Amino acid sequence: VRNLILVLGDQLTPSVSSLAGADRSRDRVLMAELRCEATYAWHHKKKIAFLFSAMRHFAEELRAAGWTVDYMKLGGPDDPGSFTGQLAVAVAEHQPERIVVTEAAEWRVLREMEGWRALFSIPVDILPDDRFLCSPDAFRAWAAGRKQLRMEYFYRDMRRRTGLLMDGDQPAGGRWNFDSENRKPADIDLFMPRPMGRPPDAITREVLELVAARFGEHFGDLEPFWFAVTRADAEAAFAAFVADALPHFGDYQDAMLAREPFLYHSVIAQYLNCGLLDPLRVCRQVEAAWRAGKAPLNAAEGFIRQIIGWREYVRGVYWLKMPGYAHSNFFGHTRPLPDFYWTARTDMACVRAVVTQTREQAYAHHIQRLMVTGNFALLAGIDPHALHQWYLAVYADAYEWVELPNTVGMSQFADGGLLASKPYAASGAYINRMSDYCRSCAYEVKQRTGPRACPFNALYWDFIARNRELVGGNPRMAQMVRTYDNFEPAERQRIGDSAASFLASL
Ligand code: FAD
Ligand code: DLZ
Ligand code: SF4
Repeated sequence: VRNLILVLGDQLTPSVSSLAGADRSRDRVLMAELRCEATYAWHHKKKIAFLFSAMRHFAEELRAAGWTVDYMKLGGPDDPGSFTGQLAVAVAEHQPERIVVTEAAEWRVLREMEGWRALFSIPVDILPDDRFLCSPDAFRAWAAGRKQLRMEYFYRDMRRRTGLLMDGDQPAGGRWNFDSENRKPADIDLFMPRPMGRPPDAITREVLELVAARFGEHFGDLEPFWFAVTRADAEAAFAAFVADALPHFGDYQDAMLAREPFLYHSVIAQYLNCGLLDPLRVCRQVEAAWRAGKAPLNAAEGFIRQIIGWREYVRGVYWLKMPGYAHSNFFGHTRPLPDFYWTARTDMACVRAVVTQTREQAYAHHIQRLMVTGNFALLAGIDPHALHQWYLAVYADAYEWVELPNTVGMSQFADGGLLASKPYAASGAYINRMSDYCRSCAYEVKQRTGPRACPFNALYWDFIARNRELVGGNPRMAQMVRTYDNFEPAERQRIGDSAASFLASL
């Protein structure tokens, strides 16, 4: 064996850098299902099953293309316990001249890889992951010397660099960003497309049995299991999204409906993040749909911004700020994560709906993550690290490089405003405007205080009062501080009492 190529579970791309320069007649691919990777977070059962099945299908795809693949299924006789252990076994067996890997997407695993040079007596090539548009070094250079990082300016650079939605050097339609048009509440009567699913094949069924037997105590429902687990099926699911849902993606991007977990979202983050779909390619397909008149510009722009803007931007922040970033806690929040994040047992209809759907589907869309579970945690002063561990566990698309900046930076403002321009804190009025949750809630969204008042209301004003010094510098928050100050003293007292009694009940 010339090169031993380790392919990780989120590197399921035939053109990934470790495979791109390889020779299938002399090199050997190694893939491994590892207990440690399946348990470093309390991953949702569907997430583990999705990844193991996608890995097994990818190994088959490589073999069919002429590669020699050593694939270690979980629970084999000699579980080596780590990537390092697995590699040591394979190196001893095959005596390769060199180890080749694509850099890990997470800090934890990249550190482990960097230790291999000292551990093994052969060269170790750690190659850049060119499936991202902006490398960590390029992001560092972009960020250097800026007082504030703002996604919008990064995004415009990415538009220019990729040429996506550009007419010459100008943004298509004369504007970079159509977000202001993307805030319509949805109507229950609208026709809702469903993400395209696939019934489990024999490989997936074997994986489902394995996960049920070995990870039965993990969070979440294993079945029904409908995720695509091959590149072809993920591409078909994405094509169905472009045809059926993309035209409405922009308008209803921020809407939430109790009976519609997916609305007009693409439900492809789990495919992008493990390498089944290519980010630039999906953006080109969306641009083509707009140019062909099959989707409006606010939809195409909104979608492309999430991928070449937010997705790349949060990754840049992650590599800029790790490892310290994981322990950011700007507000000094320490409250433990309430049990209902796992059980859904709460009278708050919005939280109950989002946690229930998360347990069933390993999915919630962005506004549910940001403005329901994230917003509640921010207002209630939940420890951001505990919340991070929750988000990392419960979603099929969760990997630390993308989840951590979204949780700690965007949703909890725990980095003090490095990533986001303001805390995403909101009272019940926001949730009521954007969803139908409040209609079936035990609480009254219009009441600010008292036992039946929506808890988000008193908690919101209590958050403003508690953190007036920390948030008052932000013009948008300063306005809220002034509003609070204009409440009668007795009302301020009631707000404090309502918030305290609700928090005591958690
Ligand atoms: P769509 O709404 O259809 O958007 C299309 C694509 O854009 C997504 O598939 C995703 O790749 C990308 N995207 C959209 N928003 C973001 C964003 N803020 N950051 C990065 N990419 C984005 N996304 C993850 O991929 N993994 C995570 O672990 C994750 N954790 C999150 C935690 C919190 C607290 C919040 C607020 C957001 C998180 N997100 C995460 C971002 C976003 O919520 C998901 O990408 C999105 O909901 C996935 O659903 P979708 O594929 O239907 O996305
Ligand atoms: C998320 C995950 C899981 C659940 N299991 C495995 C696994 O058994 N083997 C593997 O190679 N990768 C797995 N992964 C993805 C890894 O956690 C991911 O590759 C690293 O965190 C680097 O991003
Ligand atoms: Fe959520 Fe408050 Fe509305 Fe109930 S009333 S669904 S708790 S926002």
